[in-house]
Amino acid sequence: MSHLYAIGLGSNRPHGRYGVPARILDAVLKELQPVAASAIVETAPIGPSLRMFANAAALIETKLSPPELLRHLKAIERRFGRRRGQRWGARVLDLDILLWSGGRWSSATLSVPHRHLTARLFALDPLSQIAPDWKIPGHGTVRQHLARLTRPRPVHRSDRGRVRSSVGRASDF
Ligand code: A4P
Ligand code: MG
Repeated sequence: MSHLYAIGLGSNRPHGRYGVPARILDAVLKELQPVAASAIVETAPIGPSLRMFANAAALIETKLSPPELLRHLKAIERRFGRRRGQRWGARVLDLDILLWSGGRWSSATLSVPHRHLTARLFALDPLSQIAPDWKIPGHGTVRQHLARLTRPRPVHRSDRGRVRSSVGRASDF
């Protein structure tokens, strides 16, 4: 049986052969042979790394189960030179399973939907280009979540003098 997956791609370190992060994602997208792929976008880093990221999303069709696909994606990460490092640190390639046509998957090593998907503009924005109406289990659609993250929030009276941003706060993690 074939499954549909949404994959999030990220990179913020150059690769000796492929070059800058956007070129790395180009090469990975060719290898994944997706049924749909977003544009590659540049995003500000969330977390400790200071380097800008290239991010993208892709839809792939495969007979692999979620744990089998995770193993396959980890093997691609390693082939592109990913080394284990600081959590959310700079990386040549990060491949996350964002959504699965089977709904939820939960084990010690894999959670689908990705546990931070609904809080992350860098994942939702490219995903909305290719799957705006995909319903995130337990939540609304990708489009609705993106709107929620990007909608300007009112500044409360007690917050006067401070600027509040609704996007990309470290506390979203
Ligand atoms: N894991 C559990 N669920 C999943 C899933 N749905 N997909 C486990 C993939 N992996 C999943 O991931 C750690 C472990 O999570 C895996 O071994 C797997 O068993 P990792 O990729 O090795 O480590 P990580 O990426 O540092 O951790 P994490 O929590 O996955 O971080 P994220 O979510 O990948 O975020 N800022 C911008 N602008 N753009 C980015 O792409 N990425 C991150 C990392 C931080 N800031 C960023 C970006
Ligand atoms: Mg990851």
